[in-house]
Amino acid sequence: MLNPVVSAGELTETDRFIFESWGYFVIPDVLSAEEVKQCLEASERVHRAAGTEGFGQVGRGYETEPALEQLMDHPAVLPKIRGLYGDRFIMQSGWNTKQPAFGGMGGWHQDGSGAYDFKKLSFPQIPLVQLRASFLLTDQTQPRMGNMELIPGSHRSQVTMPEALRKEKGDVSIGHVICAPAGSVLVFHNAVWHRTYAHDGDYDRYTMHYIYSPPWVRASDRLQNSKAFLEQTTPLRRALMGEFHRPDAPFGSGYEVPPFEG
Ligand SMILES: O=C(O)CCC(=O)C(=O)O
Repeated sequence: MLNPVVSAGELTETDRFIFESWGYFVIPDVLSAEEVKQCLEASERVHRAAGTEGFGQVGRGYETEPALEQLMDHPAVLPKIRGLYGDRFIMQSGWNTKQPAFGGMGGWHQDGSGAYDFKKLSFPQIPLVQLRASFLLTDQTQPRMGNMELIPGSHRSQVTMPEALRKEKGDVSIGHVICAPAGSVLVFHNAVWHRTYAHDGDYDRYTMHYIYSPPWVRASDRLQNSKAFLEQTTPLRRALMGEFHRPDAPFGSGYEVPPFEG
């Protein structure tokens, strides 16, 4: 089966071509089994504290859970984000998503902002504003394991998804169900049409999504950064949280580049 799989680390010209033509790629073997276990336990705590019932997305788990914080600037993934965006971007949000045991199909959508539709920025070529890295924390090697399903190339579609297809709760012929083991990362463009695929397992499925945006986009999982988190985290993570000096305010190119090389 066709699969847009790439290696961890720097974005190669082939990776870029895959991203531009499919709108996404998959990086296998990013997390070890032990790291997956720690992230899963952290996800359970985060959702328990939030009181999630059924399907739910909880932001800011990285502030209190070191295992999730580690994923924010993961060396297997961050170079891909840099390759696609250049050096100046922020982590706009970090959502931990729970799909409950025996969860059904999600609805087809493109990512964006309910408050300001990205189609208003440009249509039909919706720009890259939310670049998402989704860390799969449960096994998804077969369909119906709460996989992500995407329509390859749909970020470049000249027309929107027809209503009939959008309402479909069964399989669609052009849907690509991402099959990958726990510890893999899916990186995708906000304009790719996607949905959560059904989950037949008797356990809850968790995925940790990090969303990277241009530096002038407001954070969406927080109104303000947590002071306590900023104090204990690394300089690079602080910069990714949008904490940087702007000598040439508002957004000239003179602001300091995040300390990627430590
Ligand atoms: O199932 C998931 O974790 C992804 C949910 C989703 O499609 C989204 O957050 O845009």
